[in-house]
This record gives sequence, structure tokens and C-alpha cells, in this order.
Amino acid sequence: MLKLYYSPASPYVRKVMATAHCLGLADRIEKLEAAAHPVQRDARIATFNPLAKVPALQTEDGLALYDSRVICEYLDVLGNGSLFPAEGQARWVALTRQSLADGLLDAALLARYEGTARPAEKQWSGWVEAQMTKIRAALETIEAQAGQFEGTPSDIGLIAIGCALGYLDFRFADFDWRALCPNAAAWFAEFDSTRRWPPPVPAPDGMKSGRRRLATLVRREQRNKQRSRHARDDLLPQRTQRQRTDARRAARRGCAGMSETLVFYSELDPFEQWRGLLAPLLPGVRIVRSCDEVVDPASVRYALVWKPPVGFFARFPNLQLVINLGAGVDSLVGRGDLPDVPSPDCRIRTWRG
Ligand SMILES: N[C@@H](CCC(=O)N[C@@H](CS)C(=O)NCC(=O)O)C(=O)O
Repeated sequence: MLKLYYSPASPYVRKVMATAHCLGLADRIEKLEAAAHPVQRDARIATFNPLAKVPALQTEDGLALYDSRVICEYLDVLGNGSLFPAEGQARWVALTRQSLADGLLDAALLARYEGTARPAEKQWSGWVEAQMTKIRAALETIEAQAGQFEGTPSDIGLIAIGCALGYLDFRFADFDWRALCPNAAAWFAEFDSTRRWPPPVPAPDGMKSGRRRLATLVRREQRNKQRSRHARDDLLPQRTQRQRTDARRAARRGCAGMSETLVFYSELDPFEQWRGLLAPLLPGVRIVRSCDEVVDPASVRYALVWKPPVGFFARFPNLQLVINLGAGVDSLVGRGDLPDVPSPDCRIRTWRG
């Protein structure tokens, strides 16, 4: 198997997966859990890629390949494809389109990191605006060429452009790139409808009705935890009533003070929408996505998941509750990275949207 350090929200990873799907190689790729971040270095990726970025691929011969351009070209050779035209103008056009799309993504990521990774007091709107200027300029060039694009991605240039436009929809939903690029938008609609790889964020049904049930599960777990802590405290003979009351107050403050984390993983479900719905119902719980946000693994008590990669749960030593974003728990049982059983605090429940 090929092994890919992977984040479902990464547009470069998506480009790699789109390439793999086009070449019929997707089933040969094992996805390895990764949490790439520009500041918090992920040691797992770093042992493999000194830049600690995703995507990074380990080949069946043990070669470490990065970045997405190298990986896509490797896959093309492995799959006897022609997504990288061998010579002539077609080659240089495809490679330059890939660079254009990747450059658009580089600017988009820098703009996004400015808001999500940099402390609020250090953020600089001029920086974000400069990145948006690059994005607009790249879009102008894409628009100028869109009349020549083919509907089904025939080379790496068009795959990269499709993934870049998809990323704008995903992370820059308020930025109306279609207004700037009507021809590219028409091409993208066709590209998007024929894609064979997972989209970053299709909305599932039933989220609104499910959020209350889900929050109830988390709150019940919080209460259970608190009760067992109190029961333990009450057994301590040397504690006075006053000390017990103080300990309970401190525990309650801890709950309200963002000491707990719910970690989200799904390639199919929309994280931002889930977070938006759940955050008001769970004020004491930090809700993060494992792929691109800093996670203090010890603070993770709850996981809301759909088919996380093997090894995902092993990072969270204090996990108490796993909520599956689909019917049944067959996708979870027997995978070996759940917390040790028997554990009084560990259970699996099913939630249906
Ligand atoms: N040029 C690289 C860019 C990869 C990249 O920036 N990936 C992001 C995730 S979308 C990342 O790993 N960021 C962490 C970092 O900047 O250190 C490629 O094409 O693979």
C-alpha cells in the first residue's frame, strides 16, 4: 500500500486524491492521520517530511515523496497515466496551470492562516488583502483561459484548477469568485458534477435535529464524569464538607472554562456547520477539527467522527465518548485504536442524522 499523510480539508491533498481517483489508484492509498499546522509542528509528518506539511506519500519501496506536485506525477507514472503530458506545449501549459492553481491556494492558505493561526492582536488586514489580490489576479488568468478547458479533467493543470476553485467555495464561501469568472464557473460546474473523489463539504440531512441529541450525549457524559469525581472525593475521609464544596465549585469552573475538547473528523460532513450548531449548546467545550487546528490531545474527551483513519483515536488518552456520524458502529468496532476496554469511562453510542 501507498501511505499518505492526509487531511481531508487540505486542497493539496485533495489534488492528490483527485489524481489518484482519475488513475484508478485511490484504493491503493492508506490515509494516515495528520494535523499539519504552520506553527504547531506535527511530529508524525515531520519524521517523514522535514517541512511537516501534507500531503506526503510513502511509496511501496519506502521512498518519502512530497509535495503534491511530485506525488501527483509519481502517481501518474505508477498508473501509466497521461495527466502529465510528456512533451511539447501541452506539457508546459499543464504544468503552468498547476503552478497557477497551487499559487492561488498558497495565497488562500496564507490569508486563512492569518485569521486562524495568528493571534488576534498580531493580525494584519494588509497581509490578507495582498493575498486576496493574488487570488483575484490568478482568477483573471483562469477566466481568460477557461474557454479552452475540457469538461472532464484531462491533465494535472485542470485537476489543480478544479481543486483550487473548490477550495474557494469551501473556505471562502463569502467571496463570490463566480462573479469575476463566469466562464470558469460554467466549466467548474461541469467539473464538479463529474468528479469521482470526495467533495470537501457536502451538507448531510438532519444536522439541525441531531445537534440537540448530540449535545445531550456530551452533557450527560460531563455529568457522569462529574458524579464519579464527586463520589471519589466524598470517599476521601480527611476532606471536610467545606473542602468538598470547594472541589465541586472548582470542577464546575473547569467545565465552563474550555478545559474540554470535542474533536471532529469526517471527509463527508461539514465541520464549520457542525461547529456553528453545536457551539451554543456546549459552551464549555472547545470544538476543533483534527486536521488543521491545534489540539491538546489530553483535553479531548469527545469525538464526533465518520471513518477517521486508523490511529486517530490513539492520540487522545482521555477520550470518553465517541459519536459516529452515521448509522451503526460497525465502522468503529474492532479497529484497535479506541481507548482500552474495559474502561468505566469509555462507551460507543450511535447517532443518526
Ligand atoms: N506546496 C505544498 C503545499 C502543502 C501545504 O501547504 N499543505 C498545508 C495543508 S493544506 C500544510 O501542510 N500546512 C502546514 C504548514 O504550513 O506548515 C504542496 O503542494 O503539497
